[in-house]
Amino acid sequence: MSKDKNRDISVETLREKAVQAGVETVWERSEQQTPRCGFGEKGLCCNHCFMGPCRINPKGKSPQKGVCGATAEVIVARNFARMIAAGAAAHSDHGREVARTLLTAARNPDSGYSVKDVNKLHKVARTMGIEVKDRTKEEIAAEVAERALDNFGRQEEGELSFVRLAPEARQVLWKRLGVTPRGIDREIVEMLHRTHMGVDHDHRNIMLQGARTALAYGWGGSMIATELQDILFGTPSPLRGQVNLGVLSEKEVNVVVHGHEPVLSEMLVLAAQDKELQDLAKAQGAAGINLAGICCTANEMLLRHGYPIAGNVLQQELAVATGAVDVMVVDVQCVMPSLPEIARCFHTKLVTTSSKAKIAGTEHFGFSEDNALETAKAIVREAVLNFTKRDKVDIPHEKMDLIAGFSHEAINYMLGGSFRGSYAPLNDNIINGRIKGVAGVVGCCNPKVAMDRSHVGLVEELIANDILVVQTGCSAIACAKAGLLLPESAREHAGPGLAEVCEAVGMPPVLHSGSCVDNSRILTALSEMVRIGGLGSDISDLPVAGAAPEWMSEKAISIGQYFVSSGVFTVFGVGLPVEGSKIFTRHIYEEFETVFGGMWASEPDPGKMAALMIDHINTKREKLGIAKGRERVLFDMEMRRDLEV
Ligand code: BF8
Ligand code: SF4
Repeated sequence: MSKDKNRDISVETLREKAVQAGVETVWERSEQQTPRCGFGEKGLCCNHCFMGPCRINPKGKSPQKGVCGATAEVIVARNFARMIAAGAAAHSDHGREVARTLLTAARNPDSGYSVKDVNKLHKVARTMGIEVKDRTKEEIAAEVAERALDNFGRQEEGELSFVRLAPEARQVLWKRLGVTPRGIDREIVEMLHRTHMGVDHDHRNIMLQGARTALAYGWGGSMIATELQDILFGTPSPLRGQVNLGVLSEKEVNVVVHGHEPVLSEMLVLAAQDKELQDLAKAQGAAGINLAGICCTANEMLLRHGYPIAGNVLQQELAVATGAVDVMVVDVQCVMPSLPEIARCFHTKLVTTSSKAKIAGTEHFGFSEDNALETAKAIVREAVLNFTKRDKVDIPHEKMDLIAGFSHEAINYMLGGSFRGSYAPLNDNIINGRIKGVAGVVGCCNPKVAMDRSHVGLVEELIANDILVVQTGCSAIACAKAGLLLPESAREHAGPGLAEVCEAVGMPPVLHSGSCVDNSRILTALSEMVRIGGLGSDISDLPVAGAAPEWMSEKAISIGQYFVSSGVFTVFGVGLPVEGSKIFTRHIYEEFETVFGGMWASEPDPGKMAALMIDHINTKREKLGIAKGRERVLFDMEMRRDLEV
């Protein structure tokens, strides 16, 4: 547990309030786990069979092998690879649900789901090689959904549909390494097989499958989730919103949606607007119904509708501790099992909705694509009826405005306008040096470190050095709370070049691109930067870097691995559970660069993390011959002819 205070003062106040009410929060439990098991922290503990559990002495003394003979690097590699597989499974399963929902929308007009973005549908269909001419949107949507579902279960050799969006050079590299993902489920299963007792004992070979599994996630499950959600619910474009616990309302019924899948939250958006329920709320003495989100569901609702974000992953318990949450409705991922205990101390009703994710002692409203709207209405009704049961309400004042909604398409439009939408202006500004490079800063919060401090510290440092930052997940929520997601922050925090570009275009220096599945939008943007030209022929040539400063989840590890395997230098804060094997760390921190053109790094200090990323970006600029910045020369026909002579 960090000695530094959490950056957000409302967090400390509410935490004290919860403790006074006799409730433990994530921070108290984190303290109880301190000091943590050193073997586990270094990745040196194995329980893959019951000859163990085994552990390796990190100081070089005995034991140096597991009962089966597994060495430190094999144990560390297998543990790391299993984290990749679990992360890939979580978000890919989310992608599968979205594909199933798109199929429902295409086949059942009464389901409440429909195709909202026909342009995106056509674009995705064309990428998948699906005919769009003279066909209804439902016909196309059904085929897109079926093709997406086929991506999960494919058995034969070949590749996933969206792999072809990667730069040509990257696709060739993946083929040469044998890591082009085949079927999403297949790669995850193979990863689990290879890390079973007695199978793959070569850490390099394990990590090749680690790369293939992560790529199946990034360019497969995650991209399917993002692209098909855009088809179903609309592609985000910039809009204003608000963030932090102060968005909860004293006068309205508060329905807080927590988890990940917009298949649920989109229906709650409709239910909260229902006239009958609005009237019922008024009859209970409430001014209306206030829908707010926690975690990635919050990002989804914000990006498409402008609904407010109550907080990130570490604020879920605190939201309940305000006494103002009438219902907290959860689906899957990053939902703490502690919630029922804290909900019992206040009046909050906790509702689970996914058959995959129940919590003992919690009311379950089974949610499926076929009964979605009815279930959503029933949940909102519960909240409305619970409003009168509130006791003392203590909502912090803290809230902040922000601009979000920077999908790949929106960035294209902002930079190039509706007729010549393009990344060319971004590339031009990178080449002329106004913008030095682009950084993706993403991921979770972790009670081992002071909440939000590393996110904000790193991002401030990057933009001060003229690096444009793209964000997703809880990291975006952290920086939004600090006011960095407003265009005004460019003048205050950005370097002169980046500030000039931001002011000309009217965008913030920190672009919120969505939830964690939307990290796939960053892959698309990077591929587009390569396609536009002037910055090399592969993602690994670009002056870009990635970071997850306060990570905690297996999804984050899997995301890190797909960025690295796509050619991006990626730094993680907090520490990585691999430090127990020098052979393994040398492999992923150094050798990976020659294998993938991207590698991992671990650095908990946000200032040093920024320095690593800036150095990397400068090295890439030097290699591209743009270290000093120059104007991009657009060749006319005459100049081209001269060149050919
Ligand atoms: O998928 S950033 S804590 S909420 S895992 Fe979870 Fe991490 Fe937040 Fe979204 Ni992503
Ligand atoms: Fe121990 Fe090997 Fe079994 Fe792991 S697989 S628990 S190292 S015997």
